[in-house]
Amino acid sequence: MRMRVSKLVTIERHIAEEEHLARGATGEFSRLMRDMLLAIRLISRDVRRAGLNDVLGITDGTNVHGEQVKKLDQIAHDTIFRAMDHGGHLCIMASEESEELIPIPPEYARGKYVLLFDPLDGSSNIDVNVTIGTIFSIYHRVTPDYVGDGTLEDVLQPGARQVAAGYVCYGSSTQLVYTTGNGVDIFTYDPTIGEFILSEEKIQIPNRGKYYSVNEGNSTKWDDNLKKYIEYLKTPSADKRRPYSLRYVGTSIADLHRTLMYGGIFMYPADKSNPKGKLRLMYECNPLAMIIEQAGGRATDGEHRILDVRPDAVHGRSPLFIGSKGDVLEAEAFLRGDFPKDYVQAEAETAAK
Ligand code: P6P
Repeated sequence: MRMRVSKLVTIERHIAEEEHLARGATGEFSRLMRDMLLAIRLISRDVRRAGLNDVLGITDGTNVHGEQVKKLDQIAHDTIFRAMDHGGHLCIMASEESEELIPIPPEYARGKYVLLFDPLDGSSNIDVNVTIGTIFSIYHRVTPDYVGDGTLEDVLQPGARQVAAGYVCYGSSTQLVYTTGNGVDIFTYDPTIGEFILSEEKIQIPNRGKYYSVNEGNSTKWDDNLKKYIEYLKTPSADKRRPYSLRYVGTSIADLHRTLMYGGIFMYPADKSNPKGKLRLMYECNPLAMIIEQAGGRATDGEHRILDVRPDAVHGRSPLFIGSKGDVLEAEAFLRGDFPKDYVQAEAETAAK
């Protein structure tokens, strides 16, 4: 269900109103989000120029002065670090672009929040002008009264403890999809005034959709029950609910965003080459899972709720089945061999021929 908005609300006002409603709020979270939004505006600007990078000399080769220039995802990482390292609201950061945890420089104060992010997800799609995105996940530090450096314990928290999660789609427009646990709101960026304007509020994902999203190029490596599930989705049904259509962008936030808006299921399953799938638990699966659950959907690793998974590594991976509750539950049933009656009957009729 999509509730288009006519009232003019900027994200800053939305955050201020949420702060006002949050008991005991100090304004620290609002300042954290203000700094994050600056980084997102700058990344959006750089991404929009991506087609001109070779012309502007900001590719991943060397620029016109022969200087080594960074790839756009490294630039996005640096932008977030420089916007977030000195505000005094974080005790530590973790990024897809940095193997090690990122401490707050010694000259700056530490705060009670932890930030994990994928600065530019889908960067393989940059060169072909396909939607890419930024994903972020925010926690309270485990030791709230401590003002020293954050630790691995502050970072490795289950997704259910997230304070906020969001992703940015740099697509036909730049859109921020964001939740602090009070539902999911979408803000569309107007670069002419530099504001994120509320465009859809309290999004609810349909219980079922008509789209499935998975890289079928991996199908020979899948579990047999997963193969059966995908074939089931492609088989016409009497109630016309099936066949589903396949949509696959290859950028997780783009495939997730379509799933959020239209319903259906996005999957990155485990396979023989990737026993834990490909997507990263801490800064892809967890934030996307918080958003989809806040929108009334479901997110599991095929068996366990993503937000309950206890992480053991910052860059650990997890299989992901995410989207409409009815679709994800049906996928899980297939994976455990609990096939629907119409599937069992169709198989029996085929065997009898
Ligand atoms: P594949 C992008 O590189 C990414 O990390 C995700 O954004 C995306 O969902 C996935 O990889 C695509 O992987 O193996 O289908 O190309």
